Amino acid sequence: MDFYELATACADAIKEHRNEEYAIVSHMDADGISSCAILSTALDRMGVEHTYQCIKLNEIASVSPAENMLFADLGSGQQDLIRETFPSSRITIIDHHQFETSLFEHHFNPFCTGHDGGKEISGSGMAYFLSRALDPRNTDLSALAIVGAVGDMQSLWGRLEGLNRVIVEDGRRAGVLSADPDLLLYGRFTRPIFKSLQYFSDPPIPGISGSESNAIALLSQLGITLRGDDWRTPSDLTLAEKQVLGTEIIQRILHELPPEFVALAPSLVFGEAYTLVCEDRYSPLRDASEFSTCLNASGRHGCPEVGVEVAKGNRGVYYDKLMQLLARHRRRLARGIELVHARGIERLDHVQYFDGTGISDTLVGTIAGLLLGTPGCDPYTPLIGFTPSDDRTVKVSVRCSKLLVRRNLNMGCIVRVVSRKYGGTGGGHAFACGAFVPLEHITPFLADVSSEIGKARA
Ligand SMILES: [Mn+2]
Repeated sequence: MDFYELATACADAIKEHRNEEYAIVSHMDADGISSCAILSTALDRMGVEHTYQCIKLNEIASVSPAENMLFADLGSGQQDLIRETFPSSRITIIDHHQFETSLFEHHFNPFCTGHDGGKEISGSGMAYFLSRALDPRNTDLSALAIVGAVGDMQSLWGRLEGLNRVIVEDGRRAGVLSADPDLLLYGRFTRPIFKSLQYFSDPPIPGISGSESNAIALLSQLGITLRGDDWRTPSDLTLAEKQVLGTEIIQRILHELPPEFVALAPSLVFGEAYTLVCEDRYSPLRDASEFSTCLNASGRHGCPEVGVEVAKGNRGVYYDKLMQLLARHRRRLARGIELVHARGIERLDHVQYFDGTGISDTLVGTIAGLLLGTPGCDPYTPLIGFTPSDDRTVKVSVRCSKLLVRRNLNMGCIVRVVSRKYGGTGGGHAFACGAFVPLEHITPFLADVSSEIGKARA
């Protein structure tokens, strides 16, 4: 069976039982929330009664059973548990994570048909292809699939590829998405240009990253005005201004970029930006990456359903609530960064770390990512943050520059192996991953991670 045949087989099974009850169980990150919104919209359109919930990975066992269950952006790695916990439910798994063996007939995963779920499609992309198989008119849901893909960092090197590309083309044709060459600055529609510049950090722009006044000075020097009627955002720049600014950023980056990465410099600054063209001009939902931040904020502050409803197109009170969650998210991140600055970042041979006690275990990774590439933190050494998750367990989050992946460093593998050695669990991406480690083992854990990085570099 090829990819599209598998989508059709799973869709046909759902149609066959359309008069029964359904429960969608999805992951509570941006990709999972997008997946949930796509599936819920597709079921709504078919008139299928359903509930949904977005959960953490370790909460599967406490989900109540339903006649039909759709697991999204999770499940492939938890098939044994799902079979045990829901013996009399009809199960469909829609996921993109790697797994060992497939136990379910309706298991829609790119690895089943030779596609790479790490690079070319996310959970929301899989939910999209299933929805499209349910009804070809569902191509307007492609925009949400791109929000999930970007949230899962599949456009890390500036452009979505593989099956994600098919979704981008569907989105263009449906008139809901545009994909244009642009500066890879965060906050294209919502931030003053100098703020976007100040926060550009992978790799850091020497003298500019982390400094508002220097970012402002650079823009003036380049003749780029900061204000029109209001602060100008990156999206307000003319093409010529973008070229001038991009070229300047590349030149500055080159001063401190390790020589092996020099050829990559342009791809770190210029890439493809994904715009949800039906959203308002200066809305944080207009840029796929900012939309995914909003969804993440809803999940991390315990209200994923607010994200799901907004993603389904329900605005009004849900939108207001989502903006409140986003503001809370930003405040908590700023407070976390202050806390780490006060405590300091420590260093071992091949890793830097901070004690994040006091920071929520759902935010410590994001904070590590924000600290990397700021003054006081080496941009080319992985950074670990840890914080208690309960009385006996520590949540460990690791972030490193995406450039280190080009040195074949895979932090996801290292963290998985070392956490297992100490009776914990962990894994994730090569540049962003995490683990739960028993409290008493945190010191040797850090030392082992450092020596494993050293071995990988040797
Ligand atoms: Mn995912």
